[in-house]
Amino acid sequence: MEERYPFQTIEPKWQQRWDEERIFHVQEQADRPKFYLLEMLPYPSGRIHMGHVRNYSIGDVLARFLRMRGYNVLHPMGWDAFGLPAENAAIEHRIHPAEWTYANIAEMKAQLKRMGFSYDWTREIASCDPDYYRWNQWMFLQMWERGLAYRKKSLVNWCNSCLTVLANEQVEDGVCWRCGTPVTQKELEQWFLRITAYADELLEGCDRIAAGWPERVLTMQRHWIGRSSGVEVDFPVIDGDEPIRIFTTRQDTLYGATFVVLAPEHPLVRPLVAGQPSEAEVLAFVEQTGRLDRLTRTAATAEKLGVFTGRYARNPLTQEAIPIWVANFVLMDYGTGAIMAVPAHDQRDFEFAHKYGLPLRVVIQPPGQTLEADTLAEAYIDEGTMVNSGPFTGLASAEGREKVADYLEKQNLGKKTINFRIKDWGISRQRYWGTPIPMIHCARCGIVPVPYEDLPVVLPLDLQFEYGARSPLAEAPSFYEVSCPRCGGPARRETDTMDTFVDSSWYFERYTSPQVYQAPFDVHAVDYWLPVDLYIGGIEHAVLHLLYARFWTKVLRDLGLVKYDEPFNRLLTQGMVCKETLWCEQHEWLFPEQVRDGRCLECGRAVTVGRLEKMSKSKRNVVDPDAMIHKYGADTTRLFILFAAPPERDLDWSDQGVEGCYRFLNRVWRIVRRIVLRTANVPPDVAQLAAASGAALALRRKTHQTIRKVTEDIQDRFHFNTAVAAIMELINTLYQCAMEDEPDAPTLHALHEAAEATVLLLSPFTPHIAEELWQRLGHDQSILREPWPTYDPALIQEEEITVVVQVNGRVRSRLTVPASIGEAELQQMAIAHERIQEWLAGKTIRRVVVVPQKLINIVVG
Ligand code: ANZ
Ligand code: ZN
Repeated sequence: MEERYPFQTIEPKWQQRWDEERIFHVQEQADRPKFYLLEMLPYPSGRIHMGHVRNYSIGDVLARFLRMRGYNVLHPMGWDAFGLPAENAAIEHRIHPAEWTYANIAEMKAQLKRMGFSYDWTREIASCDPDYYRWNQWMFLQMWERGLAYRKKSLVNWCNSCLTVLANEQVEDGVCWRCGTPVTQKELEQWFLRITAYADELLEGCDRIAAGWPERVLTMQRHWIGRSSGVEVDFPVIDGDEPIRIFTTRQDTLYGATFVVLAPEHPLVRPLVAGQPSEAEVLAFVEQTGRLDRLTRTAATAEKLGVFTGRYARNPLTQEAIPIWVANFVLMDYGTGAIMAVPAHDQRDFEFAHKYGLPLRVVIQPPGQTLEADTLAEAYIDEGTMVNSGPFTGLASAEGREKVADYLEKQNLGKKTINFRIKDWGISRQRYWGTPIPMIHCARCGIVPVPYEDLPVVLPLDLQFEYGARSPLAEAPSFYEVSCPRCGGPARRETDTMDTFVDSSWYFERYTSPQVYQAPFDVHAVDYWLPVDLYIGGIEHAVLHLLYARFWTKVLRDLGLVKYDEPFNRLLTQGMVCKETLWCEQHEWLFPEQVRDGRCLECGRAVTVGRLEKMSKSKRNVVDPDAMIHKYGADTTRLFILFAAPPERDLDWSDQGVEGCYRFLNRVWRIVRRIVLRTANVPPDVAQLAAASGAALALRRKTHQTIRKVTEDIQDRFHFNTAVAAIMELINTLYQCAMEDEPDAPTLHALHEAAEATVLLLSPFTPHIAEELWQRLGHDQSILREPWPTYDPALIQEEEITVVVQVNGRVRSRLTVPASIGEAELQQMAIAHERIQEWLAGKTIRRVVVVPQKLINIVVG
């Protein structure tokens, strides 16, 4: 057996053997408990990064652990393969998006295999495969039939140079992220999915999954759904026909409404200002605001701007005439697109009123205070007592809200309403590399769905990609010229494709039966495997992906395809991988290779060692997984990642830490090797093992304690770092025993037991070295087929000590007791002891003196 730890040869060797034996391949098995362990599937960008390595190492420890614990573990992997970077690559490098994507998949798959992750690759899926995305189309049609998919005009961010819609995240400070052109707002017909139909259920569901999800994620989802209850109230317009309907959650402040504000896009704006002196100014303002994207407009720091329309409305409760304004901070797509402004009790209204000299009226008083409109420094937004509020004066604000709402309803002035912040999900993308939306536009028949038997609508592969051009689908008559399925006349195929979040909304069901071609999945397989028992991924998906997947699940349930309401029982969000940054005043971010002795190699300036920051290419602080595999091996890389921090915390990369893990594995190799050499010819013998005493017994105790600690740390708490630390301690104890010159037979057996336990416990973390050492310890089958080790409860009891018992200062006996025994218990035992009872007979105990861990003296007289 090699003296040095030969990771270069053993890692590929075992990866190949796992492949050949199809050891990670699973099937439904009624007689074993199942566990569905899922990690978020990657976008095939070309290379895996340390964030992937961390996510998948965490998952792999659990997959291997649970497998050894007897679970039937589904642990699949696939590719979120549609998306814009493939199209950009097509434009820049003249390579087809499909070719680029599949080349990246091959590359990254090889990398994942080099890490030794235990995936069942027979279940691999790529969302750009027509066998996969045809079911996006099928489900879309099912939703269309049920009114859950629809088309409507909506405002989108539009770049006039790239000729495409931009997602909110692609608008940076009001300009296109790619070409820097100012983004405009444009009305386009878009496809939507009616996620709002499930808003209430998605919100209530947050409570039901609370036990298994991080509170932080649930809070973000609840906020995103944003249910708020209030009232809609009509404010009549003076000399106008149609009243302005506003939405408020604070009807208790209605007596303090001193003006009304419309969103610039509100349909009443034009008729209200028509022919007014203000008309030109207002329309100019509307035009100017309309060009800003939503994020810029709603940022808390954005300046509140507005114009007066010259018109007035009546406060329905005070009958007072109050001015009507148009302002940027009111959004058309929330509530009714109009508000009553209460500057004394709403901060935005307060700032606006101050800026434009509009009046304030205090209608809520905080407990024990009297606020004055003239001296208010900021809005008072909390609860209090209603004042200046007619018949409602004196009520607590919360009670007042109920009473005012009831009153408005009774008087027919308003109605109670629930509003949600969440909007229907706009899935249209004017891009090529996505799932074609299976719809046809016919001049005669309108919108006609593609018949089910014509699915999939396949992306044509023979198109050209030009920078700044429209989606090539919209330029390809061979794609869009079709005949109407209903009337047979000439028609145009929809050229929008679906948001890629559709692809990731149900892929975990597809993994259960990826080779089914007649249905999206086999319902029996889904019944067996789903819901996912544990989902692991980044916190950046806390809202969109996880919410869309929850929504999709409820739709599938209503289609009768699945039986559960929630797809993920438990969610683990891993922290980021961070590393220090290097900064030179002239050359900015530097790679470590560009620095020597604290100086920039280019210019000699002193380099600032910056904070630990999330690894990113732009900051030049990334570590390439392949370089680590090359230098230290996959096992060391995995071990460092798992040892350096608990999964949910951020992880600080440290080269010394990696070195330390590498040294540790070398040590494990040397020690186990030594034990292998010594025990190779010693047949197992339970009696010898049981005869262990002294140091050998201590080693056995440590072995069994470690088994317990590691088992509990992994399964109950995901505390992989403390589990690894415990194994390191065991190795220290093992080292001391293994170095003895002439170990006796019980010691040899204890050493063998400890070595086997170490290797088994390490196997989920560092599977290659574990497999190799397991074989060297005399086993034929893969360690993955071994059961997880169990501990002997009797052995893990704490060490026992011997305590001297004296009577009147003379040694009369000795007691063997657990080291942790309490004083009272020790006294009782000593007094009850047979030999001592003889000395106590007929005497009275005056005093008992205890020297902890050593001695007890009973004073009698
Ligand atoms: C009067 C008022 C007085 C308000 C007060 C608040 C405090 P949430 O909880 O998010 O639902 N609002 C309503 N529609 C709006 C829109 N389209 N654009 C901008 N703001 C809008 O918030 C509801 C509150 O947000 C409403 O209650 C309204 O201001 C404002 F002391 O009405 B409130
Ligand atoms: Zn037609």
